This record gives sequence, C-alpha cells and structure tokens, in this order.
Amino acid sequence: MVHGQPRVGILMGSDSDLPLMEEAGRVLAEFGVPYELTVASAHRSPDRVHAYAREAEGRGIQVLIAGAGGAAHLAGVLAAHTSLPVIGVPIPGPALGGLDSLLSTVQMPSGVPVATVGIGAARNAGLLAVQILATSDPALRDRFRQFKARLAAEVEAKAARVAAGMAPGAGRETS
Ligand code: RP5
Repeated sequence: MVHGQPRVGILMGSDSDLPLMEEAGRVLAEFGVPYELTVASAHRSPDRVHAYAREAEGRGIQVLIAGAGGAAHLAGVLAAHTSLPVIGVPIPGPALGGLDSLLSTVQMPSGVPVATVGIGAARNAGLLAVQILATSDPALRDRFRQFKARLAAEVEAKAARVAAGMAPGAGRETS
C-alpha cells in the first residue's frame, strides 16, 4: 500500500472479486500511486455506490476502477453519478465465463462512457489509471515510459532466445 491521499478508488461488487481486483492495486503500488479499495454493489447496496460516486471527486480521487461480475452494472452506475473517468473490469463468473460481465460493463449508452478492459484484466485497469494520471503528472509519465521500455526489452530478449533455439523461459533472470 502506498501512503498518502488516494488518487484512485478501486471498487468491487463483492469480496469474492478481491483476489482479482487486488492486481489493480498492485500495479498502482508499483508506480507509487496511492489508492483506496472497497466493496460496493450496484444492486445490493445502491445507496453506498451512489454516495461513493458523489463524494469521490471532492475527496481528491481522480480515477475510479470498478470490477463486477454477472449483470455487472457497478462501473456504469458510478459513471452515471460522477464526472471522474471510470474504468470497468468485467469479472469472470461461473455461468458465462465473464462474457455477461463484459457486455454489461462495456455497452454503455452514448454520453456515459466506461473504459472497459478485458475480462479479468485488472492489471490493465491499473495501468490505464496510471496513464490517465500521467497526462498531468510528468514524474509518473517518466515512470510509465520506463515501464514501456522494459516491456520492449523483454520482447527483445524473447526474440533472441527464440532465434537461439532455446526453450521458452530458458536463460531468463530468476530474480
Ligand atoms: C457480482 O456478483 C460481484 O461483483 C461478483 O463478481 C458476483 C458474485 O458475488 P458474490 O455472490 O460472491 O457476493 O455482483
């Protein structure tokens, strides 16, 4: 956990979503971005969702990340009640593998967007939040550029291993 005024609010429909949604928090921590994390359900606790959305901006939150499964309306309801950018994470469930969550998160009406990442892609949600914050934070932008450079270097290393006929992962640093 990074100390300081939270800049990102991570919400999830149930504590059963926590193992996945914690990945978004881990990314934010990697970039030194303070965040808060809570449970609020669009259907089971609509008043809590409403209150959170109304108060978040005034508390200094700049981006919301919302993960929910099934009839996943959490991100959309938050977006209805705030002008903060909302990133939606469709949580995979047992019935339809997350397709239900994906469609109910992404198919927002015109005028009320939710930036929806892939099914279960909480890490990407964290990265997108970092990128949004980085548009007005040069130090964070530098850290994100370094992250992109590391990604590219990893691909170069993989290409070299493949060219050398090595098995996937062979020759990788272990630390
Ligand atoms: C959704 O229903 C939650 O976001 C969760 O993904 C799913 C199951 O919730 P629980 O029954 O585990 O509380 O609202």
